[in-house]
Amino acid sequence: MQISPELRRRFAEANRVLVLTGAGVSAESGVPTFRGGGQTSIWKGLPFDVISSATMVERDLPAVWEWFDYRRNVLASLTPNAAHQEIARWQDRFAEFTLVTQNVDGLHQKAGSRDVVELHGNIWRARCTRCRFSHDISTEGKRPDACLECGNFLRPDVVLFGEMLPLGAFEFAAERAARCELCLVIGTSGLVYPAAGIPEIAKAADAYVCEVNPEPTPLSDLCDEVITGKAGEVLPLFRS
Ligand code: BV8
Repeated sequence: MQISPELRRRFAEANRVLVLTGAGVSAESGVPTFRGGGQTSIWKGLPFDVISSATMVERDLPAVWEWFDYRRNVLASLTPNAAHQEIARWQDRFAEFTLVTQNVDGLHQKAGSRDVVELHGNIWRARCTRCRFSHDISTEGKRPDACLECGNFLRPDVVLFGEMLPLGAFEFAAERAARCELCLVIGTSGLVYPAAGIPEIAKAADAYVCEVNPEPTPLSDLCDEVITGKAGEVLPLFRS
Protein backbone atom coordinates (compact mmCIF):
# COMPACT_ATOMS: atom_id res chain seq x y z
CA MET A 1 0.00 0.00 0.00
CA GLN A 2 1.83 3.06 -1.18
CA ILE A 3 1.51 6.36 -3.01
CA SER A 4 3.23 6.54 -6.39
CA PRO A 5 5.90 9.21 -6.98
CA GLU A 6 3.59 10.61 -9.69
CA LEU A 7 0.72 11.03 -7.23
CA ARG A 8 3.03 12.45 -4.56
CA ARG A 9 4.29 15.04 -7.08
CA ARG A 10 0.80 15.96 -8.19
CA PHE A 11 -0.41 16.25 -4.58
CA ALA A 12 2.53 18.56 -3.82
CA GLU A 13 2.06 20.73 -6.92
CA ALA A 14 -1.73 20.86 -7.32
CA ASN A 15 -3.61 24.15 -6.96
CA ARG A 16 -7.13 22.77 -7.33
CA VAL A 17 -8.02 19.52 -5.55
CA LEU A 18 -11.40 17.83 -5.14
CA VAL A 19 -12.10 14.99 -2.73
CA LEU A 20 -15.25 12.82 -2.98
CA THR A 21 -15.99 10.64 0.04
CA GLY A 22 -18.48 7.90 0.78
CA ALA A 23 -19.39 5.71 3.74
CA GLY A 24 -15.98 4.00 3.67
CA VAL A 25 -14.25 7.12 5.02
CA SER A 26 -16.34 6.73 8.20
CA ALA A 27 -15.95 2.94 8.47
CA GLU A 28 -12.93 3.18 10.81
CA SER A 29 -14.97 5.42 13.09
CA GLY A 30 -17.34 2.47 13.52
CA VAL A 31 -20.05 3.72 11.15
CA PRO A 32 -21.48 0.71 9.31
CA THR A 33 -21.24 1.06 5.52
CA PHE A 34 -24.30 0.50 3.34
CA ARG A 35 -23.07 -2.16 0.97
CA GLY A 36 -20.30 -3.81 2.89
CA GLY A 37 -22.85 -5.97 4.73
CA GLY A 38 -23.00 -4.92 8.36
CA GLN A 39 -26.12 -4.40 10.36
CA THR A 40 -27.52 -1.37 8.56
CA SER A 41 -27.96 -2.85 5.11
CA ILE A 42 -31.23 -4.47 6.22
CA TRP A 43 -33.57 -2.66 8.62
CA LYS A 44 -36.54 -4.61 10.01
CA GLY A 45 -36.56 -6.80 6.91
CA LEU A 46 -36.42 -3.81 4.56
CA PRO A 47 -33.24 -3.15 2.54
CA PHE A 48 -31.89 0.28 3.45
CA ASP A 49 -32.59 1.72 0.01
CA VAL A 50 -36.29 0.94 0.54
CA ILE A 51 -36.52 2.46 4.04
CA SER A 52 -34.33 5.38 2.87
CA SER A 53 -36.63 6.21 -0.04
CA ALA A 54 -39.00 9.02 -0.95
CA THR A 55 -41.97 6.63 -1.08
CA MET A 56 -41.41 5.55 2.52
CA VAL A 57 -41.67 9.17 3.69
CA GLU A 58 -45.18 9.23 2.23
CA ARG A 59 -46.02 5.67 3.22
CA ASP A 60 -44.60 5.38 6.71
CA LEU A 61 -42.84 8.48 8.07
CA PRO A 62 -42.67 7.03 11.63
CA ALA A 63 -40.67 4.06 10.27
CA VAL A 64 -38.31 6.42 8.47
CA TRP A 65 -37.83 8.34 11.72
CA GLU A 66 -37.25 5.09 13.62
CA TRP A 67 -34.46 4.19 11.15
CA PHE A 68 -32.85 7.62 11.35
CA ASP A 69 -33.24 7.87 15.15
CA TYR A 70 -31.48 4.51 15.38
CA ARG A 71 -28.65 5.72 13.14
CA ARG A 72 -28.27 8.98 15.06
CA ASN A 73 -27.99 6.95 18.26
CA VAL A 74 -25.27 4.79 16.69
CA LEU A 75 -23.45 7.91 15.45
CA ALA A 76 -23.76 9.98 18.67
CA SER A 77 -20.82 8.27 20.39
CA LEU A 78 -18.60 7.98 17.29
CA THR A 79 -15.72 10.30 16.46
CA PRO A 80 -13.77 11.22 13.33
CA ASN A 81 -10.98 8.82 12.41
CA ALA A 82 -7.51 9.43 10.94
CA ALA A 83 -8.99 9.74 7.45
CA HIS A 84 -11.35 12.59 8.43
CA GLN A 85 -8.50 14.26 10.30
CA GLU A 86 -6.09 14.03 7.37
CA ILE A 87 -8.68 15.45 4.96
CA ALA A 88 -9.30 18.32 7.40
CA ARG A 89 -5.55 19.08 7.28
CA TRP A 90 -5.85 19.53 3.50
CA GLN A 91 -8.42 22.32 3.89
CA ASP A 92 -5.95 25.22 3.56
CA ARG A 93 -3.17 23.41 1.77
CA PHE A 94 -4.36 24.18 -1.76
CA ALA A 95 -5.44 27.33 -3.57
CA GLU A 96 -8.82 25.67 -4.18
CA PHE A 97 -9.91 22.67 -2.08
CA THR A 98 -13.35 21.10 -2.44
CA LEU A 99 -14.65 18.35 -0.17
CA VAL A 100 -17.77 16.63 -1.52
CA THR A 101 -19.36 13.93 0.60
CA GLN A 102 -22.20 11.47 0.20
CA ASN A 103 -22.16 10.91 3.94
CA VAL A 104 -24.80 12.34 6.22
CA ASP A 105 -22.91 11.69 9.51
CA GLY A 106 -21.28 15.11 9.93
CA LEU A 107 -17.90 13.55 10.85
CA HIS A 108 -15.96 15.64 8.32
CA GLN A 109 -17.19 18.84 10.01
CA LYS A 110 -16.43 17.33 13.45
CA ALA A 111 -12.83 16.77 12.26
CA GLY A 112 -12.56 20.44 11.25
CA SER A 113 -13.35 20.37 7.52
CA ARG A 114 -15.17 23.51 6.33
CA ASP A 115 -17.57 24.25 3.47
CA VAL A 116 -18.33 20.55 3.11
CA VAL A 117 -20.58 19.90 0.08
CA GLU A 118 -23.15 17.45 1.48
CA LEU A 119 -24.76 15.91 -1.58
CA HIS A 120 -27.10 13.75 0.49
CA GLY A 121 -27.91 16.11 3.35
CA ASN A 122 -27.17 15.70 7.03
CA ILE A 123 -28.65 13.33 9.60
CA TRP A 124 -28.29 15.98 12.35
CA ARG A 125 -30.93 18.18 10.71
CA ALA A 126 -34.69 17.74 10.24
CA ARG A 127 -36.76 19.75 7.79
CA CYS A 128 -40.44 20.54 7.58
CA THR A 129 -42.37 18.52 5.00
CA ARG A 130 -44.34 21.66 4.18
CA CYS A 131 -42.34 24.89 4.70
CA ARG A 132 -38.92 23.17 4.58
CA PHE A 133 -37.80 25.04 7.73
CA SER A 134 -34.57 23.38 8.95
CA HIS A 135 -34.20 22.19 12.57
CA ASP A 136 -30.91 21.25 14.26
CA ILE A 137 -31.43 17.86 15.95
CA SER A 138 -27.78 17.32 16.85
CA THR A 139 -28.21 17.88 20.56
CA GLU A 140 -29.07 15.04 22.88
CA GLY A 141 -32.66 14.37 23.73
CA LYS A 142 -35.92 14.36 21.93
CA ARG A 143 -36.27 15.92 18.51
CA PRO A 144 -39.28 18.27 17.96
CA ASP A 145 -42.52 16.44 17.11
CA ALA A 146 -43.57 19.09 14.61
CA CYS A 147 -42.19 22.06 12.69
CA LEU A 148 -41.45 24.92 15.10
CA GLU A 149 -42.52 27.36 12.38
CA CYS A 150 -45.71 25.94 10.91
CA GLY A 151 -46.55 22.85 12.98
CA ASN A 152 -46.40 20.38 10.09
CA PHE A 153 -44.59 17.05 10.02
CA LEU A 154 -40.80 16.98 10.11
CA ARG A 155 -38.61 14.58 8.13
CA PRO A 156 -34.87 13.87 8.16
CA ASP A 157 -32.98 16.53 6.15
CA VAL A 158 -31.40 13.75 4.11
CA VAL A 159 -31.72 13.00 0.39
CA LEU A 160 -33.48 9.68 0.01
CA PHE A 161 -33.53 7.45 -3.03
CA GLY A 162 -35.71 8.95 -5.73
CA GLU A 163 -35.24 12.47 -4.37
CA MET A 164 -33.46 15.44 -5.90
CA LEU A 165 -30.21 16.56 -4.32
CA PRO A 166 -30.07 19.87 -2.43
CA LEU A 167 -30.48 22.75 -4.90
CA GLY A 168 -27.14 23.70 -6.37
CA ALA A 169 -25.06 21.16 -4.43
CA PHE A 170 -24.38 18.81 -7.33
CA GLU A 171 -23.97 21.68 -9.80
CA PHE A 172 -21.35 23.29 -7.56
CA ALA A 173 -19.53 19.98 -7.06
CA ALA A 174 -19.62 19.31 -10.81
CA GLU A 175 -18.23 22.76 -11.59
CA ARG A 176 -15.33 22.22 -9.16
CA ALA A 177 -14.75 18.72 -10.55
CA ALA A 178 -14.47 20.17 -14.05
CA ARG A 179 -11.69 22.54 -12.84
CA CYS A 180 -9.71 20.34 -10.49
CA GLU A 181 -6.25 18.98 -11.32
CA LEU A 182 -6.40 16.16 -8.77
CA CYS A 183 -9.50 14.22 -7.71
CA LEU A 184 -9.34 11.78 -4.79
CA VAL A 185 -12.22 9.28 -4.53
CA ILE A 186 -12.23 7.86 -1.01
CA GLY A 187 -14.42 5.11 0.42
CA THR A 188 -17.29 4.96 -2.04
CA SER A 189 -18.73 2.01 -3.91
CA GLY A 190 -19.39 4.35 -6.84
CA LEU A 191 -22.91 2.98 -7.31
CA VAL A 192 -25.10 5.95 -6.40
CA TYR A 193 -25.75 8.73 -8.90
CA PRO A 194 -25.42 11.57 -9.52
CA ALA A 195 -22.60 11.54 -6.86
CA ALA A 196 -20.64 8.80 -8.65
CA GLY A 197 -20.60 11.03 -11.73
CA ILE A 198 -18.27 13.53 -10.02
CA PRO A 199 -15.05 11.55 -10.66
CA GLU A 200 -16.20 11.00 -14.27
CA ILE A 201 -16.46 14.78 -14.73
CA ALA A 202 -12.98 15.27 -13.25
CA LYS A 203 -11.54 12.60 -15.51
CA ALA A 204 -13.17 14.12 -18.59
CA ALA A 205 -11.48 17.39 -17.64
CA ASP A 206 -8.06 15.67 -17.54
CA ALA A 207 -7.71 15.63 -13.77
CA TYR A 208 -5.56 12.91 -12.24
CA VAL A 209 -8.09 10.66 -10.49
CA CYS A 210 -7.05 8.41 -7.62
CA GLU A 211 -9.26 5.95 -5.73
CA VAL A 212 -8.65 4.86 -2.13
CA ASN A 213 -10.65 1.74 -1.25
CA PRO A 214 -9.90 -1.75 0.13
CA GLU A 215 -11.72 -3.22 -2.87
CA PRO A 216 -12.29 -2.40 -6.55
CA THR A 217 -15.39 -0.44 -7.59
CA PRO A 218 -17.08 0.48 -10.90
CA LEU A 219 -15.02 3.70 -10.77
CA SER A 220 -11.65 1.89 -10.50
CA ASP A 221 -11.20 1.54 -14.26
CA LEU A 222 -11.48 5.27 -14.90
CA CYS A 223 -8.92 6.09 -12.21
CA ASP A 224 -5.30 6.89 -13.03
CA GLU A 225 -4.28 5.28 -9.75
CA VAL A 226 -5.99 2.92 -7.32
CA ILE A 227 -4.60 2.57 -3.79
CA THR A 228 -5.98 -0.59 -2.22
CA GLY A 229 -6.33 0.03 1.46
CA LYS A 230 -8.26 1.62 4.28
CA ALA A 231 -8.63 5.38 4.21
CA GLY A 232 -7.43 5.77 7.80
CA GLU A 233 -4.18 4.00 6.89
CA VAL A 234 -3.63 5.41 3.38
CA LEU A 235 -4.35 9.12 3.82
CA PRO A 236 -1.63 9.77 6.46
CA LEU A 237 0.87 8.47 3.85
CA PHE A 238 0.29 11.71 1.88
CA ARG A 239 1.99 13.53 4.74
CA SER A 240 5.45 12.02 4.46
C1 BV8 B 1 -31.64 11.27 -7.91
C2 BV8 B 1 -29.01 9.21 2.15
C3 BV8 B 1 -32.78 12.58 -9.49
C4 BV8 B 1 -29.98 8.47 2.90
C5 BV8 B 1 -28.49 8.07 0.11
C6 BV8 B 1 -35.18 5.52 -9.78
C7 BV8 B 1 -35.76 6.73 -9.41
C8 BV8 B 1 -35.00 7.83 -9.06
C9 BV8 B 1 -33.63 7.75 -9.07
C10 BV8 B 1 -33.07 6.55 -9.41
C11 BV8 B 1 -33.80 5.44 -9.79
N1 BV8 B 1 -32.94 4.42 -10.07
C12 BV8 B 1 -31.69 4.85 -9.91
C13 BV8 B 1 -31.75 6.12 -9.51
C14 BV8 B 1 -30.69 6.96 -9.17
C15 BV8 B 1 -30.42 6.70 -7.68
C16 BV8 B 1 -29.27 5.75 -7.65
O1 BV8 B 1 -28.18 6.14 -7.95
N2 BV8 B 1 -29.56 4.49 -7.34
C17 BV8 B 1 -28.46 3.51 -7.38
C18 BV8 B 1 -28.46 2.68 -6.11
C19 BV8 B 1 -28.64 2.67 -8.63
N3 BV8 B 1 -30.09 7.99 -7.12
C20 BV8 B 1 -31.02 8.73 -6.50
O2 BV8 B 1 -32.15 8.37 -6.25
C21 BV8 B 1 -30.53 10.11 -6.13
N4 BV8 B 1 -31.45 11.10 -6.62
O3 BV8 B 1 -31.16 10.56 -8.77
O4 BV8 B 1 -32.45 12.36 -8.16
C22 BV8 B 1 -34.10 11.94 -9.70
C23 BV8 B 1 -35.09 12.12 -8.76
C24 BV8 B 1 -36.33 11.56 -8.99
C25 BV8 B 1 -36.55 10.80 -10.15
C26 BV8 B 1 -35.51 10.62 -11.06
C27 BV8 B 1 -34.29 11.19 -10.84
C28 BV8 B 1 -30.45 10.23 -4.64
C29 BV8 B 1 -29.32 9.36 -4.14
C30 BV8 B 1 -29.13 9.61 -2.66
C31 BV8 B 1 -29.75 8.50 -1.89
N5 BV8 B 1 -29.44 8.68 -0.49
N6 BV8 B 1 -28.26 8.26 1.39
C32 BV8 B 1 -29.29 7.66 3.94
O5 BV8 B 1 -28.11 7.92 4.24
O6 BV8 B 1 -29.95 6.76 4.43
S1 BV8 B 1 -27.49 7.04 -0.77
C33 BV8 B 1 -26.50 6.10 0.22
O7 BV8 B 1 -25.54 5.50 -0.69
C34 BV8 B 1 -25.62 6.88 1.19
O8 BV8 B 1 -25.80 8.28 1.13
C35 BV8 B 1 -24.23 6.59 0.71
O9 BV8 B 1 -23.39 7.65 0.95
C36 BV8 B 1 -24.48 6.40 -0.73
C37 BV8 B 1 -23.37 5.82 -1.54
O10 BV8 B 1 -22.86 4.72 -0.85
P1 BV8 B 1 -21.32 4.80 -0.42
O11 BV8 B 1 -21.10 6.07 0.32
O12 BV8 B 1 -20.47 4.56 -1.60
O13 BV8 B 1 -21.24 3.64 0.63
P2 BV8 B 1 -21.22 2.08 0.35
O14 BV8 B 1 -21.56 1.41 1.63
O15 BV8 B 1 -22.01 1.77 -0.88
O16 BV8 B 1 -19.70 1.75 -0.03
C38 BV8 B 1 -18.69 1.92 0.95
C39 BV8 B 1 -17.37 1.79 0.22
O17 BV8 B 1 -16.33 2.03 1.16
C40 BV8 B 1 -17.13 0.40 -0.34
O18 BV8 B 1 -16.59 0.52 -1.66
C41 BV8 B 1 -16.10 -0.20 0.60
O19 BV8 B 1 -15.21 -1.07 -0.09
C42 BV8 B 1 -15.36 1.02 1.05
N7 BV8 B 1 -14.72 0.90 2.36
C43 BV8 B 1 -15.07 0.12 3.42
N8 BV8 B 1 -14.20 0.36 4.44
C44 BV8 B 1 -13.33 1.31 4.02
C45 BV8 B 1 -13.66 1.67 2.71
N9 BV8 B 1 -12.97 2.60 2.01
C46 BV8 B 1 -11.93 3.19 2.64
N10 BV8 B 1 -11.56 2.92 3.90
C47 BV8 B 1 -12.23 1.98 4.62
N11 BV8 B 1 -11.84 1.69 5.87
